[in-house]
Amino acid sequence: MMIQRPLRIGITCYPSLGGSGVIATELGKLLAQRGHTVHFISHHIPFRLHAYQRNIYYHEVEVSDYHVFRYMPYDLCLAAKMAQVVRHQRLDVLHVHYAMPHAICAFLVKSMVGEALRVVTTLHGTDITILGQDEMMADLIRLGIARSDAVTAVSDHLIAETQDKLRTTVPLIRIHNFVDPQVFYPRTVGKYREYLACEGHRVLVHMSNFRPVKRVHEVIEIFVRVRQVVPATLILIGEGPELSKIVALVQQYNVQEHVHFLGKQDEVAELLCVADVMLLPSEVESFGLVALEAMACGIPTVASRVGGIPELIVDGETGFLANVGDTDAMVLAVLRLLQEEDLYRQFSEAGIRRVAQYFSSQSKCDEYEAVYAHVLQNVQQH
Ligand code: GMT
Repeated sequence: MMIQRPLRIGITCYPSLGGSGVIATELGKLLAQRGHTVHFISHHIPFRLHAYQRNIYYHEVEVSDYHVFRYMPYDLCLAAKMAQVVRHQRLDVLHVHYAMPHAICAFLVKSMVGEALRVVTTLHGTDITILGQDEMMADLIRLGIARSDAVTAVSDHLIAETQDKLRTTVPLIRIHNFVDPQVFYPRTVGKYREYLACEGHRVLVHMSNFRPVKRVHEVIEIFVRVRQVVPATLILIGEGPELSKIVALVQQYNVQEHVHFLGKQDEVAELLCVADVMLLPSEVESFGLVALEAMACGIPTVASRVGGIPELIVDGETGFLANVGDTDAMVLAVLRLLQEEDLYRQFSEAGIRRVAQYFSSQSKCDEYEAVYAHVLQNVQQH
């Protein structure tokens, strides 16, 4: 189904580091380029929304700190702000990324502004796989899903998990994550390689929010063992709760000279292009957007065989997969990629082709537009 007119779309997401915020922001930018008006509603400006762009507006949620409140009611302030933007900007659709609390806020908004507003919820992963484990939260997530007009999820695996964990029969639409090929493409020589790696070093990279599910300690273990065979440098992008433990681990192995902690970064494509292999040994991963970004740059990933990762990485063709915790297999996989030049080239080229064929931003934007068109059928234009 095609969209017949420019829409007014509200997007709410977590604006800081994380794949769900990246996808929400990139989708908003694409929709704006297609002539829709996009209003981001969040507590901070999404981190990849730095420059002014036509058709994009940002509305900041201010949290009231009235002295009676023991805890600041962010969710209520968000819902109130969303309702205000829906009314003032006459939004057609509110698209919320990450179920909690956004889908519940959207449900509240609908109760305030009326049924003509359409709500689309996108499930990203830990909103189901981790929060959904808690029965109390599960009830709320189930409500948010049931009261959305359409629910999308970023992988088939996440759909199966949602059906299984939440015992919901609401239809879930799979829209895989995507990358913009104008931003994520291979560079012959990474711009920053000379600053980040010594001459003759191979470069491994890991990018995440350093939460326990990412198993970043294994990234360090794999790196240390790879270095026993091949001179190498490790680049770590992002930050989060495990960061200080990882800094300590790097010192314990005495490899600090060859590990770069780059922290949060906005423009990651140039940094990824410095690397030869991406490491993603996660315990849970509904999709693994960072592996897709690396793949688009021609960088193969060695990852764990979990969640939605196999929907993106074809084991033995565009990267290597191993069981969670099987660092022996991951070390061997990295060494094969670093030592077998032809194999590396084949993986790199196959990955680039796969991204273009299945994960392009324009085709995914079409899929989201089709969802909007579907939910807006029979809605009177206001
Ligand atoms: O934990 C994260 O990786 C962050 C989280 C988020 O909310 O941003 O990522 C989830 O959503 C991404 C975008 O859809 C997916 O690529 C990640 O696989 C997913 N993370 C997990 O499932 C752990």
